Amino acid sequence: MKKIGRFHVLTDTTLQTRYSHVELAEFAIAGGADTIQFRQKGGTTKQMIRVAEQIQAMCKQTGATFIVNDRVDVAIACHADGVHLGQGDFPIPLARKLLGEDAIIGGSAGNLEEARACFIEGADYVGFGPVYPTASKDDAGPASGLALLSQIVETIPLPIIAIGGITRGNVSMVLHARVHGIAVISEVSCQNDPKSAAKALKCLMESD
Ligand code: TZP
Ligand code: MG
Repeated sequence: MKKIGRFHVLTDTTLQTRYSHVELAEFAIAGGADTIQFRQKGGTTKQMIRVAEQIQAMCKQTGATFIVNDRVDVAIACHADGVHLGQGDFPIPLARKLLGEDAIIGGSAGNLEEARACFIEGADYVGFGPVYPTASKDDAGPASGLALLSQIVETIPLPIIAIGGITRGNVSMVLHARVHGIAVISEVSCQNDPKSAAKALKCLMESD
């Protein structure tokens, strides 16, 4: 059974350099994240696989879901649970062929048309956003706001994971849009204490 988590933490070592991907994954899981997305845009493939293998082992041990951003080859190499693909990334149907039916494939969407395309192409969930303005992704596009997010949730028959500018201060409102879950970079990965930051979000999600 595919386990699409409700609390995705994306690791990042460019917005902050204090913690490694592996450390961030460990803190995030300890704080209650159920999904780790390894998101590294540069570096060698060899190095990426080494890091991904470590996160995969940790996720396996703790029961968290492990998703690799962009890189189908890295996901295959480290036996990740799945991949997350943007609109211009590896095509979802081809990723499905390579990864198989059991793999989790997430697709990014910033509007209704893109979310529909994710569904038609066979994604298992849609990462929708940015819901709020974000400084974490240069080409993130305009913020959708909660009204469009709700429309996506009502229209697209897939779990919707909201992303972009989600913080302790707005997570409850995002959840009220009836999303399946949330994904964050800065609210966990860029905090001095990522574990406490994840815990704080998790607490708010549970009290909702
Ligand atoms: N996709 C849409 S917005 C975004 C991504 C990867 C960045 C999310 O980062 P943050 O810091 O949680 O706003
Ligand atoms: Mg991408």
